[in-house]
Amino acid sequence: MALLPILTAPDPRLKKKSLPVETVDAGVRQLMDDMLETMYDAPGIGLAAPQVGVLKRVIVLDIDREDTKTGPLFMANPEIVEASDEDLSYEEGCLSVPDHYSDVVRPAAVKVRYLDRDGKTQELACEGLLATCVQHEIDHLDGILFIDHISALKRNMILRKLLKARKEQERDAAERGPVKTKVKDPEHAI
Ligand code: GNR
Ligand code: NI
Repeated sequence: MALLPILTAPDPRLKKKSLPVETVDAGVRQLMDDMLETMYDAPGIGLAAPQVGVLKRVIVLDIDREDTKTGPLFMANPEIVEASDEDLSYEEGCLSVPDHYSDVVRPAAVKVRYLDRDGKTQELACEGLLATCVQHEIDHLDGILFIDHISALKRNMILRKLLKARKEQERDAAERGPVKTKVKDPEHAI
């Protein structure tokens, strides 16, 4: 298991369309496990592979942390096969859009078809937060962020703030200077 770095907007990789997985092999299962660990560490309730720089159609979700009712969900090639006419507005956040939240309107209930961690085709009826989350994650696989569902004015304001925060972070890191690593065995150091 490993923690993977999470990309933040604006990053060109978050705008790309991810490719379907051909088979859920050991490599895909490793990616799923690393993504789940990264998601729990963040913490978040969902994560899509492009958020960790892997342009594959893989998502993980766990909407109930304490009373693990659904438990973690691993999905390869998820597709919405049915969506309700009824909508739901939910205040969304995203690990790739840190510290910003906006109401997003999406179908209130969806049926999702996907390959599970064992490569078996599954269908799951989702409603409420799970429906919102699964649609948010599938959007990532198509290069869409929740801020693409809000007004251009709000979106550009958020993107400007993210860019500013990143520049400040880079400036602070440069001021601290390069990280000095201690030589473990000075006697045998070159
Ligand atoms: O952790 C997350 N919370 C969340 C809240 C409301 C709607 C969607 C989400 S998903 C988000 C994690 C994330 O960025 N997934 O891509
Ligand atoms: Ni997200």
